[in-house]
Amino acid sequence: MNIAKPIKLVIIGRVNKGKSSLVATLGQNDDIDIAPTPGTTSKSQSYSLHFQKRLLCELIDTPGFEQADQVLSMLTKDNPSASDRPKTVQQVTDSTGFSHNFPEEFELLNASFTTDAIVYVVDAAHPFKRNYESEMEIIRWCGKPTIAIMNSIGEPAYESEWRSVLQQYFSQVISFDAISSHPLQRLNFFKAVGSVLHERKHETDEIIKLIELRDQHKREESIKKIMHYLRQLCEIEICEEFREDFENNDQPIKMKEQLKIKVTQTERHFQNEIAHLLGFQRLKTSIEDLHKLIDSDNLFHEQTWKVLGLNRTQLTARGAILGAATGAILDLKLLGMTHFAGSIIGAIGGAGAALVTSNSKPDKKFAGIQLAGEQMICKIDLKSNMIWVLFDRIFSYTKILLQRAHANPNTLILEKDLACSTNMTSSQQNILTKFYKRSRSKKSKPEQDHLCFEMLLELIQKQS
Ligand SMILES: Nc1nc2c(ncn2[C@@H]2O[C@H](COP(=O)(O)OP(=O)(O)O)[C@@H](O)[C@H]2O)c(=O)[nH]1
Ligand SMILES: [Mg+2]
Repeated sequence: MNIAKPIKLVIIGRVNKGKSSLVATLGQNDDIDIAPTPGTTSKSQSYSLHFQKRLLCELIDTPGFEQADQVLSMLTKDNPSASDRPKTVQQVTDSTGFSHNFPEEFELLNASFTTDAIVYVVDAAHPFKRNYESEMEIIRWCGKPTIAIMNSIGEPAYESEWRSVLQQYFSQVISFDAISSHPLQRLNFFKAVGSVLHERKHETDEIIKLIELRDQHKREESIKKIMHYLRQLCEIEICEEFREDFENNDQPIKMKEQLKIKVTQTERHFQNEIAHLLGFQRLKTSIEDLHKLIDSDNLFHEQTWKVLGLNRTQLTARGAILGAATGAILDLKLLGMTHFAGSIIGAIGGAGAALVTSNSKPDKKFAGIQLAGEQMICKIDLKSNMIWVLFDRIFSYTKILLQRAHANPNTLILEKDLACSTNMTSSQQNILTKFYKRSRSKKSKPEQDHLCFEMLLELIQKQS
Protein backbone atom coordinates (compact mmCIF):
# COMPACT_ATOMS: atom_id res chain seq x y z
CA MET A 1 0.00 0.00 0.00
CA ASN A 2 1.37 3.33 -0.98
CA ILE A 3 0.21 6.72 0.15
CA ALA A 4 1.71 8.96 -2.51
CA LYS A 5 1.28 12.16 -0.59
CA PRO A 6 0.15 12.31 3.03
CA ILE A 7 -3.20 13.98 3.61
CA LYS A 8 -2.78 17.32 5.29
CA LEU A 9 -5.54 18.72 7.51
CA VAL A 10 -5.69 21.99 9.41
CA ILE A 11 -7.73 22.14 12.63
CA ILE A 12 -9.25 25.54 13.33
CA GLY A 13 -11.87 27.10 15.59
CA ARG A 14 -12.03 29.27 18.69
CA VAL A 15 -9.89 28.74 21.74
CA ASN A 16 -10.92 26.05 24.18
CA LYS A 17 -13.12 24.13 21.80
CA GLY A 18 -10.94 21.02 21.89
CA LYS A 19 -8.81 21.51 18.76
CA SER A 20 -5.60 20.33 20.42
CA SER A 21 -7.53 17.52 22.10
CA LEU A 22 -8.86 16.40 18.72
CA VAL A 23 -5.33 16.38 17.31
CA ALA A 24 -4.01 14.37 20.28
CA THR A 25 -6.77 11.76 20.02
CA LEU A 26 -6.66 11.44 16.25
CA GLY A 27 -2.87 11.37 16.21
CA GLN A 28 -2.81 8.97 19.20
CA ASN A 29 -0.12 10.98 20.88
CA ASP A 30 -0.44 12.94 24.09
CA ASP A 31 2.68 14.99 23.47
CA ILE A 32 0.67 18.09 22.69
CA ASP A 33 -0.29 21.12 24.76
CA ILE A 34 -3.82 20.87 26.03
CA ALA A 35 -4.78 23.18 28.84
CA PRO A 36 -7.90 24.78 30.23
CA THR A 37 -6.21 28.19 29.90
CA PRO A 38 -6.91 29.84 26.54
CA GLY A 39 -3.98 30.63 24.32
CA THR A 40 -2.07 27.44 25.06
CA THR A 41 -1.51 27.04 21.33
CA SER A 42 -0.02 30.29 20.00
CA LYS A 43 1.74 28.94 16.89
CA SER A 44 0.55 26.39 14.40
CA GLN A 45 2.04 22.99 15.08
CA SER A 46 2.12 19.99 12.86
CA TYR A 47 1.59 16.44 14.15
CA SER A 48 2.09 13.38 12.02
CA LEU A 49 0.40 10.04 12.00
CA HIS A 50 2.91 7.36 11.07
CA PHE A 51 2.74 3.65 10.50
CA GLN A 52 5.92 1.67 10.00
CA LYS A 53 7.87 4.78 9.12
CA ARG A 54 5.27 5.84 6.57
CA LEU A 55 3.67 9.24 6.98
CA LEU A 56 -0.09 8.75 6.64
CA CYS A 57 -1.53 12.04 7.63
CA GLU A 58 -0.47 15.42 8.90
CA LEU A 59 -2.65 17.33 11.36
CA ILE A 60 -1.96 21.01 11.94
CA ASP A 61 -3.10 22.43 15.26
CA THR A 62 -3.64 26.20 15.27
CA PRO A 63 -4.39 28.99 17.74
CA GLY A 64 -8.05 30.00 17.95
CA PHE A 65 -9.88 32.75 16.07
CA GLU A 66 -9.67 35.99 18.06
CA GLN A 67 -10.76 38.81 15.71
CA ALA A 68 -12.83 37.14 13.01
CA ASP A 69 -15.21 40.13 12.61
CA GLN A 70 -12.40 42.56 11.76
CA VAL A 71 -10.72 40.10 9.41
CA LEU A 72 -14.01 39.44 7.59
CA SER A 73 -14.61 43.17 7.10
CA MET A 74 -11.13 43.47 5.57
CA LEU A 75 -11.94 40.60 3.20
CA THR A 76 -15.31 42.02 2.13
CA LYS A 77 -14.12 45.62 1.74
CA ASP A 78 -13.78 45.45 -2.06
CA ASN A 79 -16.65 42.99 -2.48
CA PRO A 80 -14.69 40.41 -4.53
CA SER A 81 -16.57 37.88 -6.65
CA ALA A 82 -16.85 34.31 -5.36
CA SER A 83 -14.09 33.20 -7.72
CA ASP A 84 -11.71 35.82 -6.28
CA ARG A 85 -12.37 35.11 -2.64
CA PRO A 86 -9.60 32.52 -1.97
CA LYS A 87 -7.10 34.87 -3.62
CA THR A 88 -8.38 37.76 -1.49
CA VAL A 89 -7.88 35.77 1.71
CA GLN A 90 -4.31 35.09 0.66
CA GLN A 91 -3.65 38.76 -0.22
CA VAL A 92 -5.11 40.11 3.02
CA THR A 93 -3.14 37.56 5.08
CA ASP A 94 0.07 38.57 3.28
CA SER A 95 -0.59 42.31 3.65
CA THR A 96 1.68 44.47 5.77
CA GLY A 97 0.89 44.50 9.45
CA PHE A 98 -1.59 41.60 9.28
CA SER A 99 0.62 39.15 11.16
CA HIS A 100 1.21 41.79 13.83
CA ASN A 101 -2.40 42.90 14.23
CA PHE A 102 -4.02 39.50 13.83
CA PRO A 103 -1.38 36.97 14.96
CA GLU A 104 -3.86 34.12 15.55
CA GLU A 105 -5.71 34.58 12.25
CA PHE A 106 -2.36 34.92 10.47
CA GLU A 107 -1.24 31.55 11.89
CA LEU A 108 -4.43 29.67 11.13
CA LEU A 109 -5.04 31.12 7.67
CA ASN A 110 -1.45 30.57 6.61
CA ALA A 111 -1.68 26.94 7.69
CA SER A 112 -4.95 26.45 5.82
CA PHE A 113 -3.53 27.57 2.43
CA THR A 114 -1.35 24.48 2.21
CA THR A 115 -3.81 21.85 3.43
CA ASP A 116 -6.12 19.45 1.66
CA ALA A 117 -9.07 20.26 3.90
CA ILE A 118 -10.09 22.52 6.78
CA VAL A 119 -11.50 20.97 9.95
CA TYR A 120 -13.54 23.40 12.05
CA VAL A 121 -14.21 22.55 15.71
CA VAL A 122 -17.13 23.82 17.82
CA ASP A 123 -18.35 22.95 21.28
CA ALA A 124 -21.92 21.68 21.07
CA ALA A 125 -22.32 21.79 24.83
CA HIS A 126 -22.77 25.53 24.38
CA PRO A 127 -25.32 27.26 22.14
CA PHE A 128 -24.61 28.79 18.76
CA LYS A 129 -24.23 32.58 18.72
CA ARG A 130 -24.35 34.91 15.73
CA ASN A 131 -20.77 36.01 16.26
CA TYR A 132 -19.59 32.58 15.04
CA GLU A 133 -20.82 33.46 11.55
CA SER A 134 -17.77 35.60 10.71
CA GLU A 135 -15.27 32.81 11.22
CA MET A 136 -17.41 30.31 9.32
CA GLU A 137 -17.69 32.81 6.48
CA ILE A 138 -13.88 33.27 6.45
CA ILE A 139 -13.47 29.49 6.18
CA ARG A 140 -15.94 29.43 3.27
CA TRP A 141 -13.89 32.12 1.53
CA CYS A 142 -10.81 29.90 1.66
CA GLY A 143 -12.51 27.66 -0.93
CA LYS A 144 -11.24 24.38 0.54
CA PRO A 145 -13.11 21.17 1.32
CA THR A 146 -14.39 21.51 4.89
CA ILE A 147 -15.49 19.33 7.78
CA ALA A 148 -17.19 20.62 10.93
CA ILE A 149 -16.65 18.74 14.17
CA MET A 150 -19.07 19.04 17.05
CA ASN A 151 -16.90 18.24 20.05
CA SER A 152 -18.96 18.68 23.18
CA ILE A 153 -17.12 19.75 26.29
CA GLY A 154 -19.93 18.53 28.52
CA GLU A 155 -23.45 17.38 27.58
CA PRO A 156 -24.02 17.73 23.80
CA ALA A 157 -27.17 19.75 24.47
CA TYR A 158 -27.00 21.99 21.39
CA GLU A 159 -26.00 19.49 18.70
CA SER A 160 -29.14 19.78 16.57
CA GLU A 161 -29.06 23.57 16.68
CA TRP A 162 -25.40 23.57 15.70
CA ARG A 163 -25.93 20.99 12.99
CA SER A 164 -28.47 23.08 11.11
CA VAL A 165 -26.09 26.05 11.20
CA LEU A 166 -22.97 24.08 10.29
CA GLN A 167 -24.67 22.32 7.39
CA GLN A 168 -25.08 25.70 5.72
CA TYR A 169 -21.32 26.23 5.65
CA PHE A 170 -19.56 22.84 5.71
CA SER A 171 -19.45 19.84 3.37
CA GLN A 172 -19.53 17.37 6.28
CA VAL A 173 -20.71 17.70 9.89
CA ILE A 174 -19.84 15.01 12.44
CA SER A 175 -19.90 14.56 16.21
CA PHE A 176 -16.69 13.66 17.94
CA ASP A 177 -15.79 13.19 21.58
CA ALA A 178 -12.14 14.14 21.83
CA ILE A 179 -11.62 12.55 25.20
CA SER A 180 -13.15 9.24 24.30
CA SER A 181 -11.12 7.07 22.02
CA HIS A 182 -13.57 4.65 20.50
CA PRO A 183 -11.71 3.40 17.41
CA LEU A 184 -14.87 3.84 15.30
CA GLN A 185 -14.73 7.55 15.98
CA ARG A 186 -11.31 7.86 14.38
CA LEU A 187 -12.43 5.78 11.44
CA ASN A 188 -15.57 7.89 11.01
CA PHE A 189 -13.45 10.98 11.02
CA PHE A 190 -11.26 9.68 8.19
CA LYS A 191 -14.34 8.48 6.31
CA ALA A 192 -15.64 12.05 6.49
CA VAL A 193 -12.27 13.27 5.18
CA GLY A 194 -12.56 10.77 2.32
CA SER A 195 -16.04 11.99 1.45
CA VAL A 196 -14.93 15.63 1.10
CA LEU A 197 -11.66 14.86 -0.70
CA HIS A 198 -13.26 13.19 -3.72
CA GLU A 199 -10.12 13.01 -5.80
CA ARG A 200 -8.20 11.45 -2.89
CA LYS A 201 -10.87 8.96 -1.82
CA HIS A 202 -8.66 6.01 -2.70
CA GLU A 203 -5.89 7.35 -0.46
CA THR A 204 -8.19 7.99 2.49
CA ASP A 205 -9.48 4.41 2.16
CA GLU A 206 -5.87 3.22 2.35
CA ILE A 207 -5.29 5.38 5.42
CA ILE A 208 -8.32 3.86 7.13
CA LYS A 209 -6.97 0.36 6.44
CA LEU A 210 -3.51 1.31 7.67
CA ILE A 211 -4.94 2.88 10.83
CA GLU A 212 -6.71 -0.39 11.60
CA LEU A 213 -3.49 -2.30 10.95
CA ARG A 214 -1.64 0.14 13.15
CA ASP A 215 -4.07 -0.46 16.04
CA GLN A 216 -3.63 -4.21 15.65
CA HIS A 217 0.14 -3.82 15.51
CA LYS A 218 0.06 -1.84 18.76
CA ARG A 219 -1.96 -4.56 20.48
CA GLU A 220 0.52 -7.19 19.30
CA GLU A 221 3.54 -5.19 20.42
CA SER A 222 1.91 -4.61 23.82
CA ILE A 223 1.40 -8.33 24.31
CA LYS A 224 5.03 -8.96 23.38
CA LYS A 225 6.05 -6.46 26.06
CA ILE A 226 3.78 -8.12 28.63
CA MET A 227 5.33 -11.52 27.87
CA HIS A 228 8.81 -10.07 28.05
CA TYR A 229 7.93 -8.60 31.45
CA LEU A 230 6.49 -11.86 32.80
CA ARG A 231 9.57 -13.71 31.60
CA GLN A 232 11.79 -11.26 33.45
CA LEU A 233 9.70 -11.56 36.63
CA CYS A 234 10.07 -15.33 36.58
CA GLU A 235 13.79 -14.97 36.13
CA ILE A 236 14.39 -12.51 38.97
CA GLU A 237 16.51 -14.14 41.64
CA ILE A 238 18.13 -12.71 44.72
CA CYS A 239 21.01 -15.03 45.50
CA GLU A 240 23.11 -14.96 48.62
CA GLU A 241 25.62 -17.15 50.33
CA PHE A 242 23.90 -19.06 53.07
CA ARG A 243 25.14 -17.86 56.47
CA GLU A 244 25.42 -20.37 59.30
CA ASP A 245 24.41 -17.85 61.97
CA PHE A 246 21.04 -17.38 60.33
CA GLU A 247 19.08 -17.74 63.60
CA ASN A 248 19.73 -14.16 64.59
CA ASN A 249 20.46 -12.42 61.35
CA ASP A 250 18.24 -10.48 59.07
CA GLN A 251 19.49 -12.06 55.87
CA PRO A 252 16.05 -13.24 54.67
CA ILE A 253 14.48 -9.86 55.38
CA LYS A 254 17.14 -8.11 53.36
CA MET A 255 16.78 -10.58 50.54
CA LYS A 256 13.05 -10.00 50.45
CA GLU A 257 13.65 -6.25 50.40
CA GLN A 258 15.88 -6.69 47.37
CA LEU A 259 13.31 -8.87 45.68
CA LYS A 260 10.65 -6.24 46.32
CA ILE A 261 12.82 -3.49 44.91
CA LYS A 262 13.69 -5.50 41.85
CA VAL A 263 10.08 -6.47 41.14
CA THR A 264 8.87 -2.91 41.67
CA GLN A 265 11.56 -1.50 39.37
CA THR A 266 10.80 -4.08 36.72
CA GLU A 267 7.09 -3.28 36.86
CA ARG A 268 7.72 0.45 36.54
CA HIS A 269 10.11 -0.09 33.68
CA PHE A 270 7.59 -2.11 31.70
CA GLN A 271 4.71 0.25 32.52
CA ASN A 272 6.80 3.07 31.03
CA GLU A 273 7.73 0.98 28.01
CA ILE A 274 4.10 0.18 27.29
CA ALA A 275 3.00 3.79 27.83
CA HIS A 276 5.62 5.01 25.34
CA LEU A 277 4.77 2.30 22.87
CA LEU A 278 1.15 3.44 22.96
CA GLY A 279 1.94 7.14 22.56
CA PHE A 280 1.62 8.29 26.17
CA GLN A 281 4.47 10.57 27.13
CA ARG A 282 2.69 12.67 29.73
CA LEU A 283 0.46 10.14 31.42
CA LYS A 284 -0.26 10.85 35.07
CA THR A 285 -0.96 7.71 37.05
CA SER A 286 -2.18 6.83 40.46
CA ILE A 287 -1.36 3.18 40.82
CA GLU A 288 -1.47 1.33 44.09
CA ASP A 289 2.14 1.00 45.04
CA LEU A 290 3.40 -2.48 44.42
CA HIS A 291 5.85 -2.03 47.25
CA LYS A 292 2.99 -1.52 49.70
CA LEU A 293 1.17 -4.45 48.22
CA ILE A 294 4.07 -6.79 48.75
CA ASP A 295 4.44 -5.40 52.26
CA SER A 296 0.94 -6.37 53.25
CA ASP A 297 1.17 -9.44 55.43
CA ASN A 298 -0.21 -11.78 52.87
CA LEU A 299 -2.19 -11.68 49.70
CA PHE A 300 -5.27 -13.03 51.38
CA HIS A 301 -5.58 -10.02 53.64
CA GLU A 302 -8.89 -8.23 53.14
CA GLN A 303 -7.19 -4.97 52.27
CA THR A 304 -5.35 -6.74 49.49
CA TRP A 305 -8.53 -8.09 47.92
CA LYS A 306 -9.80 -4.54 47.72
CA VAL A 307 -6.65 -3.35 46.05
CA LEU A 308 -6.83 -6.17 43.56
CA GLY A 309 -10.52 -5.73 42.94
CA LEU A 310 -10.99 -9.39 43.85
CA ASN A 311 -13.47 -10.89 46.20
CA ARG A 312 -12.86 -14.00 48.25
CA THR A 313 -14.83 -16.23 45.87
CA GLN A 314 -12.85 -15.05 42.87
CA LEU A 315 -9.57 -15.68 44.61
CA THR A 316 -10.62 -19.12 45.74
CA ALA A 317 -12.04 -20.00 42.33
CA ARG A 318 -8.87 -19.01 40.61
CA GLY A 319 -6.77 -20.81 43.16
CA ALA A 320 -8.83 -23.97 42.85
CA ILE A 321 -8.45 -24.02 39.10
CA LEU A 322 -4.75 -23.55 39.38
CA GLY A 323 -4.33 -25.68 42.42
CA ALA A 324 -2.46 -22.71 43.79
CA ALA A 325 -4.79 -21.10 46.26
CA THR A 326 -2.93 -22.67 49.10
CA GLY A 327 0.49 -21.95 47.67
CA ALA A 328 1.29 -19.00 49.84
CA ILE A 329 -0.75 -20.07 52.82
CA LEU A 330 0.61 -23.59 53.00
CA ASP A 331 4.16 -22.36 53.04
CA LEU A 332 3.34 -19.92 55.79
CA LYS A 333 1.74 -22.54 57.98
CA LEU A 334 4.57 -24.95 57.60
CA LEU A 335 7.20 -22.35 58.08
CA GLY A 336 5.40 -20.95 61.10
CA MET A 337 6.57 -23.90 63.16
CA THR A 338 9.99 -22.52 63.91
CA HIS A 339 11.35 -19.25 65.11
CA PHE A 340 13.63 -18.95 62.12
CA ALA A 341 10.81 -19.69 59.80
CA GLY A 342 8.92 -16.87 61.49
CA SER A 343 11.41 -14.39 60.16
CA ILE A 344 11.10 -15.93 56.73
CA ILE A 345 7.35 -15.54 56.88
CA GLY A 346 7.84 -11.87 57.65
CA ALA A 347 10.44 -11.66 54.99
CA ILE A 348 8.93 -13.51 52.13
CA GLY A 349 5.36 -14.37 52.96
CA GLY A 350 3.85 -11.23 51.51
CA ALA A 351 5.75 -11.54 48.29
CA GLY A 352 4.67 -15.12 47.93
CA ALA A 353 8.33 -15.79 47.43
CA ALA A 354 10.08 -19.02 48.16
CA LEU A 355 13.45 -19.74 49.50
CA VAL A 356 15.12 -22.58 47.75
CA THR A 357 18.61 -23.79 47.43
CA SER A 358 20.55 -24.60 44.39
CA ASN A 359 22.75 -27.04 46.19
CA SER A 360 21.98 -30.70 46.06
CA LYS A 361 23.51 -31.63 49.39
CA PRO A 362 21.35 -30.03 52.04
CA ASP A 363 22.28 -30.26 55.68
CA LYS A 364 19.39 -28.32 57.18
CA LYS A 365 15.73 -28.66 56.48
CA PHE A 366 12.68 -26.72 57.59
CA ALA A 367 9.22 -27.91 56.80
CA GLY A 368 10.27 -29.51 53.60
CA ILE A 369 12.15 -26.50 52.31
CA GLN A 370 15.81 -26.98 51.77
CA LEU A 371 17.74 -24.16 53.27
CA ALA A 372 21.21 -25.47 53.63
CA GLY A 373 23.78 -25.40 50.95
CA GLU A 374 25.94 -22.75 49.55
CA GLN A 375 23.28 -20.43 48.32
CA MET A 376 19.85 -19.12 49.17
CA ILE A 377 17.66 -17.91 46.39
CA CYS A 378 14.70 -15.65 46.91
CA LYS A 379 12.25 -15.43 44.03
CA ILE A 380 8.58 -15.11 43.27
CA ASP A 381 6.73 -18.29 44.10
CA LEU A 382 5.04 -19.32 40.89
CA LYS A 383 2.50 -21.31 42.86
CA SER A 384 1.36 -18.27 44.79
CA ASN A 385 -1.04 -15.57 43.72
CA MET A 386 1.76 -13.06 43.46
CA ILE A 387 2.59 -13.78 39.85
CA TRP A 388 -1.11 -13.49 38.97
CA VAL A 389 -1.36 -10.20 40.79
CA LEU A 390 1.57 -8.91 38.77
CA PHE A 391 0.03 -10.24 35.57
CA ASP A 392 -3.33 -8.63 36.38
CA ARG A 393 -1.67 -5.30 37.06
CA ILE A 394 0.27 -5.11 33.79
CA PHE A 395 -2.57 -6.56 31.72
CA SER A 396 -5.13 -4.10 33.13
CA TYR A 397 -2.73 -1.22 32.70
CA THR A 398 -2.18 -2.13 29.04
CA LYS A 399 -5.88 -2.73 28.43
CA ILE A 400 -6.76 0.67 29.89
CA LEU A 401 -4.11 2.45 27.80
CA LEU A 402 -5.28 0.71 24.62
CA GLN A 403 -8.74 2.13 25.27
CA ARG A 404 -7.66 5.53 26.44
CA ALA A 405 -7.96 8.73 24.42
CA HIS A 406 -4.69 10.59 24.20
CA ALA A 407 -6.47 13.85 25.04
CA ASN A 408 -7.84 12.45 28.28
CA PRO A 409 -6.43 14.78 30.93
CA ASN A 410 -7.46 12.66 33.91
CA THR A 411 -5.06 10.72 36.06
CA LEU A 412 -5.07 7.03 35.28
CA ILE A 413 -6.29 5.16 38.32
CA LEU A 414 -5.60 1.47 38.48
CA GLU A 415 -7.82 0.20 41.23
CA LYS A 416 -10.90 -1.42 39.81
CA ASP A 417 -11.27 -4.04 37.14
CA LEU A 418 -7.92 -5.51 37.91
CA ALA A 419 -8.69 -9.17 38.06
CA CYS A 420 -8.36 -10.03 34.36
CA SER A 421 -6.94 -13.44 35.12
CA THR A 422 -10.09 -14.47 37.01
CA ASN A 423 -12.00 -14.09 33.75
CA MET A 424 -9.69 -16.49 31.99
CA THR A 425 -10.74 -20.06 31.36
CA SER A 426 -8.73 -22.77 33.09
CA SER A 427 -7.06 -23.73 29.82
CA GLN A 428 -6.02 -20.12 29.24
CA GLN A 429 -4.63 -19.99 32.77
CA ASN A 430 -2.78 -23.23 32.12
CA ILE A 431 -1.15 -21.79 29.01
CA LEU A 432 0.12 -18.90 31.07
CA THR A 433 1.20 -21.12 33.97
CA LYS A 434 3.27 -23.17 31.55
CA PHE A 435 4.78 -19.99 30.19
CA TYR A 436 5.82 -18.97 33.72
CA LYS A 437 7.41 -22.34 34.26
CA ARG A 438 9.28 -22.29 30.96
CA SER A 439 10.49 -18.79 31.75
CA ARG A 440 11.74 -19.84 35.14
CA SER A 441 13.66 -22.75 33.74
CA LYS A 442 14.82 -20.49 30.90
CA LYS A 443 13.44 -22.88 28.35
CA SER A 444 11.88 -21.35 25.33
CA LYS A 445 9.47 -23.30 23.17
CA PRO A 446 8.65 -20.99 20.28
CA GLU A 447 5.45 -22.81 19.32
CA GLN A 448 4.06 -22.80 22.85
CA ASP A 449 5.20 -19.23 23.41
CA HIS A 450 3.31 -18.30 20.29
CA LEU A 451 0.22 -20.06 21.59
CA CYS A 452 0.50 -17.98 24.75
CA PHE A 453 0.91 -14.83 22.65
CA GLU A 454 -2.19 -15.65 20.60
CA MET A 455 -4.20 -16.40 23.72
CA LEU A 456 -3.25 -13.08 25.39
CA LEU A 457 -3.89 -11.18 22.18
CA GLU A 458 -7.36 -12.66 21.87
CA LEU A 459 -8.00 -11.82 25.52
CA ILE A 460 -7.00 -8.19 25.17
CA GLN A 461 -8.97 -7.84 21.92
CA LYS A 462 -12.08 -9.22 23.59
CA GLN A 463 -11.69 -7.00 26.59
CA SER A 464 -10.77 -3.79 24.77
N1 LIG B 1 -15.10 16.77 28.74
C1 LIG B 1 -14.43 17.12 27.64
N2 LIG B 1 -13.45 18.02 27.74
C2 LIG B 1 -12.78 18.36 26.63
C3 LIG B 1 -13.10 17.79 25.37
N3 LIG B 1 -12.28 18.34 24.45
C4 LIG B 1 -11.49 19.22 25.11
N4 LIG B 1 -11.79 19.24 26.43
C5 LIG B 1 -11.17 20.08 27.46
O1 LIG B 1 -11.32 21.45 27.06
C6 LIG B 1 -10.14 22.21 27.35
C7 LIG B 1 -9.62 22.86 26.09
O2 LIG B 1 -9.17 21.86 25.20
P1 LIG B 1 -8.04 22.15 24.09
O3 LIG B 1 -7.94 20.92 23.28
O4 LIG B 1 -6.81 22.69 24.70
O5 LIG B 1 -8.80 23.28 23.25
P2 LIG B 1 -8.22 24.23 22.11
O6 LIG B 1 -7.91 25.54 22.77
O7 LIG B 1 -9.35 24.37 21.14
O8 LIG B 1 -7.02 23.58 21.53
C8 LIG B 1 -9.17 21.23 27.98
O9 LIG B 1 -9.27 21.33 29.37
C9 LIG B 1 -9.66 19.87 27.51
O10 LIG B 1 -9.31 18.86 28.41
C10 LIG B 1 -14.16 16.81 25.31
O11 LIG B 1 -14.50 16.26 24.25
N5 LIG B 1 -14.79 16.52 26.47
MG1 LIG C 1 -5.06 24.29 21.48
